[in-house]
Amino acid sequence: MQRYSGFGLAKHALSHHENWERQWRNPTPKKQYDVIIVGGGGHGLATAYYLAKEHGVRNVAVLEKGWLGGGNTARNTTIVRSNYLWDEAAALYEHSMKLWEGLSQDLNYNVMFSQRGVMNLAHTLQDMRDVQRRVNANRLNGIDSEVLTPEQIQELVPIMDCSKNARYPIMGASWQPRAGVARHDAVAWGFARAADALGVDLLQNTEVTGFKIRDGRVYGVHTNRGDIEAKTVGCVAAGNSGVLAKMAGFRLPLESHPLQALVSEPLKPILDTVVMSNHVHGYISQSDKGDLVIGAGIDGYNGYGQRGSYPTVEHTLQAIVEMFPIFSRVRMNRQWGGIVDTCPDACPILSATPVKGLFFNCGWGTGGFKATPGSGHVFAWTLAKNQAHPLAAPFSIDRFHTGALVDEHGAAGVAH
Ligand code: FAD
Ligand code: PYC
Repeated sequence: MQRYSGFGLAKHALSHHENWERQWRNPTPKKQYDVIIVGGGGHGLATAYYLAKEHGVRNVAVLEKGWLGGGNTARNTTIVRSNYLWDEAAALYEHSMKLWEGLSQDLNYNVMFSQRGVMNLAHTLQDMRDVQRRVNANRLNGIDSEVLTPEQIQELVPIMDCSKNARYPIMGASWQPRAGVARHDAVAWGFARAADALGVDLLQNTEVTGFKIRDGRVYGVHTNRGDIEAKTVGCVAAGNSGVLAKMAGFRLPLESHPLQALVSEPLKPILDTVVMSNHVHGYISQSDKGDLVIGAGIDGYNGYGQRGSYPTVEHTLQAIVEMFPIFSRVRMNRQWGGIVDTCPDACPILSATPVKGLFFNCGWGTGGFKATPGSGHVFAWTLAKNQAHPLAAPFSIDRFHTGALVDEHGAAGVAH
């Protein structure tokens, strides 16, 4: 893998964006691979990277119907934390957090992981009980987590209205100091470049339109560029997972909803942490460019339109201005939507399926960006060994038959 010296960086900076080397190849699809990954978002790319790096499985193709990292990976608000309530979920997200902590070095690509802390506010007595319970559970699992008083919150975020007269007074918060944000496109590009360097074929504009299934076993896929064969196929298609499952002849307990976000004009540095409020229904951080990055809950209807809408902007900004009156005159620049795949227990599916050789990694809903490296790591293990990784085992689709659900609606942090 190429390493850039200071000289190399200066050369690129002065090159007027010309004659840059490609970050990854643009290969012609082969007729056959050992493993096909459907979906070139962060999770699919991470899966391919860890398959090649940790399991020596390099005859791998990632099939992406659009461009790499153009789905939810491109559209998310990049909050990374591991403060989930139940042992199973906490273990999975903390596994991911540990990978985040070494990711830029591992990929030799700056993913701009910034551990600036994430705060989940409590506005009612019940919110406070939930915060205390989750912080205790996190600490028992060795995850850094604290309960903050309103005074501590005010000290950390002086511009927030923590007064008793606020419409939704702040009673406290949970606080994870190691949590933070990362640069979404750098994450996709870093995994893509590293996977490509290990021999993975990244096939953009390649849409899977069906599965080749015989005697209950998958042996390839149909695409808009012809058929491609593989005995192992991993689908990592977020909001389109239900559509792919239908092509394979089964249903998954998923609902696809739009989730919207927006960014403001760039401001000078004013907010150096991440603030989330499920109750007031808004969350906010400031990007390194200076934009305020803002979002709220999912749209109330199912859909596949990756669009923003005015009612959501209005509702979200109302929440943000309740907490931060100082932002009432900031102008908003852009809004958009992604399609999130939500499960009844607000937890992912990392699982074999009724079709042998066909696996699904989906259901991350509103909260999968933080799981990108961990999800790819355990899914690669699962595909390579044809056996659930111990951290993935609780997230099999069997749980919807056995009833062993892992209810993370509280920790999901975004209202469903
Ligand atoms: P994606 O990045 O969506 O990748 C799936 C890919 O599959 C897409 O590129 C798509 O084109 C491709 N695909 C689909 N169908 C096919 C097909 N038939 N053939 C080939 N390719 C196909 N999570 C957090 O942890 N923190 C946050 O702050 C956060 N904020 C969010 C804010 C918004 C507005 C949204 C929409 C989501 C947010 N999320 C957040 C959730 C997070 O974005 C997702 O869970 C995560 O990015 C999913 O990654 P992925 O790689 O699975 O999906
Ligand atoms: O999972 O932390 C999260 C999150 C924040 C915004 C959207 N998802």
